[in-house]
Amino acid sequence: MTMAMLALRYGLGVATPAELVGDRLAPTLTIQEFFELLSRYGGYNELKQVGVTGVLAGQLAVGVPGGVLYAFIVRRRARMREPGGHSGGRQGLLFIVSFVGVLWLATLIALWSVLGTHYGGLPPGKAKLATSLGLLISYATYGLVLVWAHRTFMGSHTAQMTVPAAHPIGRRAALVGGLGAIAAILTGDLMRRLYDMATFSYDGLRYKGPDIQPITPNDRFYVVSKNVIDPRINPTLWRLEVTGLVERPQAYRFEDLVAMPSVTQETTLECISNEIGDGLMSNALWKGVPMRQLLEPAAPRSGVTEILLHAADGYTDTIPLEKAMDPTTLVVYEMNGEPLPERHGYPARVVAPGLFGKNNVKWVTRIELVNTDAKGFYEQQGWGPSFVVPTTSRFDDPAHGQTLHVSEGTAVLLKGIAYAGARGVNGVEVSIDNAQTWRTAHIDYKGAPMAWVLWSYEWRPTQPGASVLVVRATDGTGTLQTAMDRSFAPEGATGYHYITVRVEA
Ligand SMILES: Nc1nc2c(c(=O)[nH]1)N[C@H]1C(S)=C(S)[C@@H](COP(=O)(O)O)O[C@H]1N2
Ligand SMILES: [Mo]
Repeated sequence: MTMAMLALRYGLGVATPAELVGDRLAPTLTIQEFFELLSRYGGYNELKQVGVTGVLAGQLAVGVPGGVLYAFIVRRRARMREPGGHSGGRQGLLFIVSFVGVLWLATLIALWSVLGTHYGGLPPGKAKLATSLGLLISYATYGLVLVWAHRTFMGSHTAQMTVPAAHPIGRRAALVGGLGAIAAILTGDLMRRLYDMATFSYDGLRYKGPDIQPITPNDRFYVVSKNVIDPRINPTLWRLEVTGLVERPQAYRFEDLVAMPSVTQETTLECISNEIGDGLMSNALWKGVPMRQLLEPAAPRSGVTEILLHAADGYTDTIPLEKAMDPTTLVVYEMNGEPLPERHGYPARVVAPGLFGKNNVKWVTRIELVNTDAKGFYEQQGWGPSFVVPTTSRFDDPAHGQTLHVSEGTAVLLKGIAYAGARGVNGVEVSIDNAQTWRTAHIDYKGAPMAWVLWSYEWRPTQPGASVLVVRATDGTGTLQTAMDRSFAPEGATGYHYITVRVEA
């Protein structure tokens, strides 16, 4: 059964219970419970592994008693019959068919809300069918293997005590054991292949430091994914549907999308769980289509308040309709002149400037127009309600705790970024005296308003020793970055980035 699940996952992108259970449970946790689990297991990657292992163990914990019960029923019925008469095969079959049927239905009910996941890019409706069918095939494999192995091992339909079997027990055991071993090897091989595709090697990648560039190279762009294995979408299967409260539902193919008039727009993304000074933030040039061009042909009904985005990986999030209709909110298919990389949402993702990364749904497959206050994957945990990024700024060079060797009268170049969402950055100030006094930093790079700026400041330390350096920005509305220290839950972190450096002659 596990082999069937993994083969369907590897070959066809069919979601496995090992993945779906996590997606079913994660949104039901509070932010606090979520972070307790993250810290108990040592991070998102570790939590994902614990989840997968737990479900695989759970499958064994249900499958093994099912097999024992089956053998027990067959044996008991066979004993109750005359020697050589009819066997317990029929009762056994009835049991296993009901067992598999009940498990299948129970799984469909328990995982109903996440069945619309398909890592090959089927939109939610077809994905639901594919997942249900995949589960049925896997569970049926379990039943068939059980019946076959039991019959082969025990020798014919009858109790093996009373009727001599055609082959000696040793040969039958060898057959069942041999095929079992081959299945185990194939399962192990599939697991290794899937493990190599997993997000563990790149989820949580950060972009910051002295070599920071205005535009983040694609392979260094920060990554956050809820998935154990990210989607690998087949663009011929993929559709972007516009559904919900619309007069004319739409289903765009990839060719349709790239044939539409496009825009290229520089936009910075930042994760809502980015700590002050951290690097879960990057900037790219995105090419795509304004979302309103996809919504208008669908003729939204009056009363629509927000859009609920669905993705191939079952991820969901919402954006207010007004923001979705803003010309800068895009569905993009290119990143820095290249096709969108797989880990960043190939073939298409949403870019919603000034909203946290979580709203920028990757591998998007459906835009559903709703008139309710729908909640996305993380929103259900209690994040928000505002996902508008607060103004933030940080040092990229030097690093906190660094010792600087400066000869008398020479300058140290302080460098960093500042970002104020769609409001844009007006100015950056630096303090070299623990926020007592402020000096204007130089803006080295300023791109689109919804992108970060790169700033620098030439600091001439007058004496050796420790200094506390601070940075703050002013946004495009003239509002100064708030000094109030606030943790990233539930609306993103605020406060100033403080670093301590030592100056030595
Ligand atoms: N489909 C999907 N979209 C998603 C996510 C996800 O797990 N699945 N993660 C979100 C989060 S929390 C962030 S911060 C951004 C990260 O985008 P990036 O990996 O391209 O930097 O994607 C968002 N979009
Ligand atoms: Mo995020």
